Amino acid sequence: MTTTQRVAVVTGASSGIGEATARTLAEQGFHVIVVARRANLIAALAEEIGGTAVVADVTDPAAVAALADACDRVAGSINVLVNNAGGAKGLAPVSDADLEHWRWMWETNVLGTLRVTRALLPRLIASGDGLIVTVTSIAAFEIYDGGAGYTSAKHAQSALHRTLRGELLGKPVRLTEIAPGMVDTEFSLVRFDGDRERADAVYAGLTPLTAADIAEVIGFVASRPPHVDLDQIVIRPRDQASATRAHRQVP
Ligand code: 8X3
Repeated sequence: MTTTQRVAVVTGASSGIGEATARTLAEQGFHVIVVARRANLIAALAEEIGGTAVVADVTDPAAVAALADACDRVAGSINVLVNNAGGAKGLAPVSDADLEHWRWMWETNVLGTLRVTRALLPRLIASGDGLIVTVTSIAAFEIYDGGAGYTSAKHAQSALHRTLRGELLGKPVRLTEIAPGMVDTEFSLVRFDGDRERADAVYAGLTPLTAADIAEVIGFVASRPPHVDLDQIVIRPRDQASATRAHRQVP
């Protein structure tokens, strides 16, 4: 990287919103540190965008510590952190809750965001103009049947992120929560454990958002001047009014 380049860290960068955001920020001139578990995917992405790949699972404290060390080898400080790693597993009602699914959702969305943010915060402050973008969901302020594991994790992730907004007052760090509705990524495929038919049915008959739609907004956020904080942005497809209300074309 060049000495004048600003540095961004994007978690969950192997696909979907994370990958698209890494590309957008690289186009804006950032040196992007792409973080995910799938080594081959992020190695190819990093090479393509001239960034740095760091293989890390946000649920592993040692891997997050190693990520912080890797950031130090790239640059003295970090300008942007995009907390994007996370996801949903299952759609079981509370009466039939799968404890392992709940644990995974809380570990990745909530504790993963906590671990990475805490580890990188001193480096964001040191930059003199830091930005933390946390990708939550409309599930951060809505609930729906079968969704309690995911909605509770997203509510908690959002609460953690918004709490920092107050705690960091006076420090040179902005905080933006991005809360998307339906985005056509691997999200539903992961939720339904690889069941393609069930995943495709989520977006049937409507035009969902794309990962690039969300990345474009994150790029806009990251390119505002330091005194402008876009606190919270909700993005849904035109066809989706809430987590449970969507308009679908009948074939
Ligand atoms: C997922 C949002 O609308 O697909 O985070 O349930 S939605």
